[in-house]
Amino acid sequence: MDTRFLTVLGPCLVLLMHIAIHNTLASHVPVKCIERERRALLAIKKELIADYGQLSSWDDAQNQNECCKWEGVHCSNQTGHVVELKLGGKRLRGTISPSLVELYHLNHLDLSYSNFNFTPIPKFIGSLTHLTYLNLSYAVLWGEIPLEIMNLSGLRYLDLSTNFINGTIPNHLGNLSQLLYLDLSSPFLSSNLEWLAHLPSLTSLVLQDVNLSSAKNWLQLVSNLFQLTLLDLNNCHLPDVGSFPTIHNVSSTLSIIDLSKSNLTTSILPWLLNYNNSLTILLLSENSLSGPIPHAFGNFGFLKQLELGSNKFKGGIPQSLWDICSLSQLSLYDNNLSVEIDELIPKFPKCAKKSLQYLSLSSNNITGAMPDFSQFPSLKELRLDQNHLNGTLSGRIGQLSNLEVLNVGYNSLQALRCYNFKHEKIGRKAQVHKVKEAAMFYVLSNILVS
Ligand SMILES: *[C@@H]1O[C@H](CO)[C@@H](O)[C@H](O)[C@H]1NC(C)=O
Ligand SMILES: *[C@@H]1O[C@H](CO)[C@@H](O)[C@H](O)[C@H]1NC(C)=O
Ligand SMILES: *[C@@H]1O[C@H](CO)[C@@H](O)[C@H](O)[C@H]1NC(C)=O
Ligand SMILES: *[C@@H]1O[C@H](CO)[C@@H](O)[C@H](O)[C@H]1NC(C)=O
Ligand SMILES: *[C@@H]1O[C@H](CO)[C@@H](O)[C@H](O)[C@H]1NC(C)=O
Ligand SMILES: *[C@@H]1O[C@H](CO)[C@@H](O)[C@H](O)[C@H]1NC(C)=O
Ligand SMILES: *[C@@H]1O[C@H](CO)[C@@H](O)[C@H](O)[C@H]1NC(C)=O
Ligand SMILES: *[C@@H]1O[C@H](CO)[C@@H](O)[C@H](O)[C@H]1NC(C)=O
Ligand SMILES: *[C@@H]1O[C@H](CO)[C@@H](O)[C@H](O)[C@H]1NC(C)=O
Ligand SMILES: *[C@@H]1O[C@H](CO)[C@@H](O)[C@H](O)[C@H]1NC(C)=O
Ligand SMILES: *[C@@H]1O[C@H](CO)[C@@H](O)[C@H](O)[C@H]1NC(C)=O
Ligand SMILES: CC(=O)N[C@H]1CO[C@H](CO)[C@@H](O)[C@@H]1O
Repeated sequence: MDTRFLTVLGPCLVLLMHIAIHNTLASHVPVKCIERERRALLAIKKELIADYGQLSSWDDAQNQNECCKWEGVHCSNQTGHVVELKLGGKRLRGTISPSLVELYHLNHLDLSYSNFNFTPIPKFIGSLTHLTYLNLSYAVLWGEIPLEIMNLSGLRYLDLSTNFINGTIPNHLGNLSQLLYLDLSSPFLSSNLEWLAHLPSLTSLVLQDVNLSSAKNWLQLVSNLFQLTLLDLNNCHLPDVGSFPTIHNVSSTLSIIDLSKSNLTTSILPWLLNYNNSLTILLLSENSLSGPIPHAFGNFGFLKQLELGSNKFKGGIPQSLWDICSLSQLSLYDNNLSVEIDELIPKFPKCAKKSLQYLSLSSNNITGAMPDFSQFPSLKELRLDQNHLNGTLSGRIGQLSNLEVLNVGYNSLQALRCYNFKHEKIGRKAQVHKVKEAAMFYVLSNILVS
């Protein structure tokens, strides 16, 4: 080999070997925790009360001062800085120490399920500008959302739900334009939602119980979130949508909608139908939906769960619902459905018969004799209580081998003796799980035996 070539290549080989050795060492030698951050963690611990010995690993004596190995602490394997503090679900009490700001490189902070005893969200959190994940849910925090949080422009996940957060959601929230997941559920908050226009990347929006009565434009704002997969505006005092223009260009990803307890009327349906190719869960209980259940619900071809309980529907159940092959949970309790039960059951083979696991028709005006439910082999829970069923409970119900809960109380049914059900294995599982068994007898004890 040409020696000139070797002299050129030599240093490169040495360099390559050096890199290889260095990499091997780096992945085996643990990074030493940064002293300043170790002291900050100890200061944070000092302000916290651990009733169950949580954080016992946060101790100088252990792990030779290696705070990167402490419970819930994660360091960057490149820089050694603490980048994640995962103290969620640990039921810590006390206060959040200002020493937290020493952990300047934090990108993940989870203090959920703590008890900070009605203190406000600390303003100093606004200086942790590397945060991408902030979870302060279930932490007994109260007061208004501090504007300082709007400094956290890299946030992708923000969960402040289930505290005592009050006031108005600041319009500056629109500054957090990277947000993917937002949960601000709180009955003490209100908002006009104008900031939504600045958060085009949102995939999940959860605002349970927030007073949105001033969000006149909510439908348009929500429709413009093209990445949305989860929309939860349960109990938000939404203003009436009236007769709004149908919105045609919408997200094709929206999979879960919860608009329960929203005083909605059936005029919401054309908008919902925009999502018929993506919706899997549609929760519309406790609204003011009236008239016959629209045939168009059958267009939600991928629906797994449909909840229309506590509305004002009357008439029957459209046969189109049984064409939804994925339908597993159908809840129609507490309406004014007034039909012969035989008419509810699909007459021809329909694929929802195979998929249906949960059916509730409680508190309606269902009449007639108990039909043959053995056409629904997947049924786990069947609730027909508080109707006007008569005749005898057919022994065929015993063929439903997956049945765990049967409630036919408060009808005019004649029952076979309870032990018959047991022997006919009405729900094999009922005999396995004591709780379920008790539930069954509770249910059966309500049957009128004449
Ligand atoms: C450093 O950590 C990241 C994830 O935190 C991991 O994917 C990577 O493999 C680690 N690198 C080394 C050299 O350990
Ligand atoms: C928020 O950021 C601004 C500038 O980016 C800075 O002046 C201010 O101190 C920050 N606020 C907090 C609470 O960190
Ligand atoms: C926040 O923490 C709670 C409780 O631990 C958890 O249920 C929730 O999913 C978390 N939120 C996010 C966005 O991860
Ligand atoms: C929020 O709650 C705090 C503490 O009770 C109170 O001082 C403050 O006035 C409330 N703010 C609003 C806007 O209601
Ligand atoms: C919701 O907020 C409006 C003002 O925007 C107020 O008039 C109304 O009483 C609030 N509703 C509830 C249930 O708090
Ligand atoms: C629908 O919206 C998307 C995203 O904003 C846009 O790219 C597309 O051109 C729109 N289509 C129509 C028909 O308006
Ligand atoms: C429900 O909506 C109707 C009009 O559609 C309105 O008259 C009524 O006050 C609303 N109820 C509540 C609790 O918002
Ligand atoms: C959605 O509705 C359209 C028209 O109403 C229909 O052609 C389409 O098949 C439906 N999608 C599914 C998945 O059922
Ligand atoms: C239920 O429907 C019947 C007629 O089918 C009607 O007389 C009754 O008022 C309705 N009840 C309610 C609560 O809407
Ligand atoms: C219940 O349904 C029967 C027949 O379907 C009807 O005659 C009766 O009026 C209904 N009762 C109520 C309270 O809606
Ligand atoms: C059951 O009720 C229907 C009316 O809904 C009635 O026609 C029928 O005779 C009743 N059957 C029995 C066995 O009471
Ligand atoms: C940096 C930045 O985007 N600031 C904006 C935060 O939100 C308020 C209110 O929408 C705007 O006025 C700021 O310009």
